[in-house]
Amino acid sequence: MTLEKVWENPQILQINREKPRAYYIPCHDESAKSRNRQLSDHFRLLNGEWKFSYFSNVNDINDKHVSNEVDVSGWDRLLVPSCWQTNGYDQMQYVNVRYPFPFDPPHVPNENPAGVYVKDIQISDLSERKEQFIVFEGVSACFYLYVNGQFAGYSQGSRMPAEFNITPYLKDGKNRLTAVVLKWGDGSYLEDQDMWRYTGIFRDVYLLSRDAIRIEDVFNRAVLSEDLTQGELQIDLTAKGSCHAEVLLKDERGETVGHIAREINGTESLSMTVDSPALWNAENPVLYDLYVKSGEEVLHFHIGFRRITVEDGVFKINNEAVKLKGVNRHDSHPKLGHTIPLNHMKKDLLLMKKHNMNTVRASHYPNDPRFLTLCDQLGFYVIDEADLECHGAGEAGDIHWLSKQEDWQAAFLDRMERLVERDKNNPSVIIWSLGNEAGYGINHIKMAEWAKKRDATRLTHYESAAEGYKGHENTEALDMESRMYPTLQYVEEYAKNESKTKPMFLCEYSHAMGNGPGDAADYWELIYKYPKLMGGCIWEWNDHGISRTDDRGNVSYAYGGDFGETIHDGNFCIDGLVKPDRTPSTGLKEIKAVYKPVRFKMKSAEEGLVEVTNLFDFTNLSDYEIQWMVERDGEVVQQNVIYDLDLHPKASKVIQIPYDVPEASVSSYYLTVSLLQKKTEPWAEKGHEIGFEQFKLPVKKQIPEKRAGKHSLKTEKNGSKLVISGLDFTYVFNLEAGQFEKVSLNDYECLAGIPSFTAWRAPIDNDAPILQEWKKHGFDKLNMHTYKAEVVQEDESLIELQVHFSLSAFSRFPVVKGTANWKVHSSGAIAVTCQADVNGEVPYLPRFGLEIPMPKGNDEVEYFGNGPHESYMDMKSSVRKGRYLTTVQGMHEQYIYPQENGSRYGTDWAIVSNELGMGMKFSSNEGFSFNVSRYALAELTATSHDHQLQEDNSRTWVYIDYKMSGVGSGACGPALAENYQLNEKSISFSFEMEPVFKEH
Ligand code: IPT
Repeated sequence: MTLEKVWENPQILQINREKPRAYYIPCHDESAKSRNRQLSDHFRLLNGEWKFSYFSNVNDINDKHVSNEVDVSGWDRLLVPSCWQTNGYDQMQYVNVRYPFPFDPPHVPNENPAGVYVKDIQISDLSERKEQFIVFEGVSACFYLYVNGQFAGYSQGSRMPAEFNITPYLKDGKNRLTAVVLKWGDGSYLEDQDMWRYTGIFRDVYLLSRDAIRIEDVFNRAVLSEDLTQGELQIDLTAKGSCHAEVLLKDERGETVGHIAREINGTESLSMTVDSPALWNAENPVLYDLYVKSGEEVLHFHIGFRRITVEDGVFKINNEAVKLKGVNRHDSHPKLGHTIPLNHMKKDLLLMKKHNMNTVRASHYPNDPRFLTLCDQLGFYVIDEADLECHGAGEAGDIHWLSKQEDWQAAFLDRMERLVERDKNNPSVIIWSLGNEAGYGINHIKMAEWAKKRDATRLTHYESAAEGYKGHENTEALDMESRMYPTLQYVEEYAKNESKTKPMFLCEYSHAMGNGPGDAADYWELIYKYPKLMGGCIWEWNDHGISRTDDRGNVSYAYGGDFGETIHDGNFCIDGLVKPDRTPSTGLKEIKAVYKPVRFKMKSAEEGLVEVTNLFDFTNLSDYEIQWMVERDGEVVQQNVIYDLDLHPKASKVIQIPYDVPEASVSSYYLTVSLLQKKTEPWAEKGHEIGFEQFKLPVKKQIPEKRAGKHSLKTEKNGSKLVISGLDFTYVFNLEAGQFEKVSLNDYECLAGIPSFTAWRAPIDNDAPILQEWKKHGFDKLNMHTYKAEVVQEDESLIELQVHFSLSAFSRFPVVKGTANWKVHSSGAIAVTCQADVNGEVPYLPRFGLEIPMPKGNDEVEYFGNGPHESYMDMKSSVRKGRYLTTVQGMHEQYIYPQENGSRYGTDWAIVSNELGMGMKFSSNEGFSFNVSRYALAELTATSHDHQLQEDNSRTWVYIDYKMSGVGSGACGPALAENYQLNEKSISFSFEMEPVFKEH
């Protein structure tokens, strides 16, 4: 067979592949600036339909398959770029840490699937003066290239370009390109990232027709003087042959600010000085255009003048301490897998911008080069990461194993070099990352040293060099201390420790799996407090669910295990801030609020004094407008706009807001101050709210007079049932169950079963650290047991019942013992006061509250509380107190893996009713957490996919919770912080409920 078996040889990383170089598309004129590759005379896209033949074992491929003779007319057709697995070939498989094959480097399974791609193309313009190159931007995992049946090269390294000079193999007329792509190779040991394992030619393929004498590589370093007033652009040009080059630098307005023309031999450095250059930063990404012209080619580069430094442990851009408000992003598309269309990348970035993010970590490999162009233009700081992860080596026994092997060093270095060489001209790239989770060894040290030497203008990052790795403690070439998922305490201790001189970067924190993350605001308290903390990136941007459409057109999302694969990591890939279709989930809204570039702090509510802090790093707040409004019970009663608040970055100023509120009222008054966009930007329209803060105004609460009952109460005992009736209502209290079993107004029945105290919630992914403990104590099987229920007071205006109860599971001590006092007033109001004692031996409770089954059809929900979306005691930065009219389904927050959702923290009152407004009202002066759902808790607990959830046929489930524990980010992050646990051992809780017919 023609294929020389180099895919199990870590010393052979390529054959005939061109040296890595900067990304560019040579164009024939300055239209290169448009970055529309297809305008270039020298560019020919080979994307499209290719002939394809899949082999479950590479050994079944023979010489004939790669020759020009093979008849491909009967072969399959496959779009390039695409992944096999999204086209029905091979097997979908999601694995996180483990290698999906035995750890026996460099060997991979004998049964190594492979695909032969064939494309016939016409070529008519071959000339002596030109050379023809083929570029593959991304092929997983390794491939052999043939041109007209002749072997033309080999490459491995999935997410980096492979370029081959194919001039010698081409002829005028029809030419055949053949690529044999293998699923596994020794490189797969370095590509064990947490993701769906995709194979194929998944990024663009194109031909470049180049001048035989040309500029091959360009390295631009825009260096700024310390005081930022002088820019020096150093341009290293590498020529093939002796090449006359002209270099032109133009500013934003298109004015030429630098011009050099000369002969280049080998690599030569040119330099241009720019006085007082406009600076690049993520808030104002000013780009200059650099054109490198030689022969018939024009290469275009973006130049951004910016200075990246660490001074006294503080990370700075352009001498300003900058906080990186970041997110980790994978290349992940719900239908196309690892193939990402340009517009899809753009959509992601615009959505990030809209949610106040300024940083992206390209986790865990180089993205499409056009992604970086977008980052340059839109303004993002990028942590550009090498395609390198050996996480599974840890499972095998030693995570550092490969990183220590000298015979793998070239393979490690290759991945660093190809990253840096490709992306070295992107101003957005501020940090080179050596990869992810591969332990730490000499191979990493070499990578970092190489990167520092090649490019001293950027910083280096690697997380797994964290303290404690024996034998390879040398972290000199790393510029920051990077951590994932540390606790708040750990971060604070580091920040305070003066012997630690490097800035700390949280490359992953606040694991956004399912409902959450709930701890982001606390991390940012610290990050703002300590200059040494440079920020971090949330794990992660999107859920990696795979979109599937059923016969009725309903879309659902699949995760690990849904494709019959035996080795998989389930829903651990459903851990993003946005759903697979990029619908923001609550987590993204929370992060937007946490990352907002402004803070409003109430200084004196009596005088309307609010302190405004500008948290932009480079932008005066006068570029934005401030809007304030006062709401009385959710209705706007006063508002105005402050148009030009002159406030420098990082500065604070106290402003006076001239609101006018009464001294005392039955109503509540809230002030909301917002920062709004003055201009329309590509990611949001003029008027878009960047951030807000809300304050309760100090208006003395007048308790409205209780409506006296018009009629006296009547009672009737019927066995264990106590029937209580007033003018238009009838309640039945079941003394055996210790609960009401009927609550009706004008015969409209509000109960569809017996309410019960409860402590369980449908586990959220972030409950992972505590879930087993909860189950051990039977939390998931709790029932209410009533010891005794009796009437303790009975007269015309009030009936009082007392119930002694417990919540317990079989074969377990009770978790909670309590006493509930129920008072029925002649007005119809039912007031409950509950005193509950929690067993000293059990962990914190998921929740404590009353679960009330109302009849199905009670679909309308109106409440005064936090909204418009769900909120928890540790995830409430993005909600505001107000009056909301919604529906039960509107309250439901869809998580692909069903779990507790939709809770409303800090509710004053809520009405759940039918569309006519007939239903029940719940209220409390102390506030409560409130939720209502079409799904029973047991259903939410037991179902594995959202589209399989069955609505309760007869009930709407209402929860009035004293408290709901916070959500945290424990799916991968630390356990829920104590202050967010419902860990009180003595709970007193009261609220009122009554049937109502709403008037307004
Ligand atoms: C960490 C990985 O870096 C990331 O790729 C992802 O797997 C994430 O966690 C979890 O979703 S690794 C973790 C074991 C700390």
